Amino acid sequence: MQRSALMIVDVQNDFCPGGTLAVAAGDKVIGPLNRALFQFREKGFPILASRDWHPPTTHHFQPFGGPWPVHCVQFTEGAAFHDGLDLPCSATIVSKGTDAGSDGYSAFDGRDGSGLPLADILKSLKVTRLYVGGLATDYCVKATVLSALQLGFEVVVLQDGIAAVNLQPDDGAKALAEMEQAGAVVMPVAELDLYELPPS
Ligand code: VGL
Ligand code: ZN
Repeated sequence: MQRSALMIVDVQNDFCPGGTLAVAAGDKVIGPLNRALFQFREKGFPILASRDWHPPTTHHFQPFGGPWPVHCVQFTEGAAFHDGLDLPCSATIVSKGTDAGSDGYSAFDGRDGSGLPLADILKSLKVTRLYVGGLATDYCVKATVLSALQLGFEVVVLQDGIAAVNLQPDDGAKALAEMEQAGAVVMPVAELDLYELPPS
């Protein structure tokens, strides 16, 4: 028996149209993700959301020698979850990239409000299968999926619930292929069939 959880990666204002590191049509993931959120909520399955949560000064940012424009600075509007995302208040929030010396692409680099790492949170919930969607396909979604697979989780990537930065036009497609190669299953939200018993 698999125990499923939904992991929504970095659906934050700065990655959506109008944000400082906007993913083209980043907000198109919101409809499908809300449908997935509804299903998980209805079943009583755990819902987790990661957020990129950088200090104002970090090697992750261009002004300090890093690759990215300033984005998702802690407590700013750009770091807030997109308004349209129906995150229940019971969702576990995992913050990552909080350390000025690391990029924190994977949600498994993140911790909840009490400092518990994501892997430990999932272990305590007895989760064995992660459904992953969010932003961006070619960075944080990919890193999260690959770490989950490495840690032994089954992973389902929500095809219509992800969007890519695409610094190169095919980065998103390549990332998806890499995730599948590593063992992830890719399916659209409409095909989710959550048949398991809810976790005790
Ligand atoms: C991300 C670039 C920089 C992401 C985060 O969430 O995919 N990408 N920081
Ligand atoms: Zn970042």
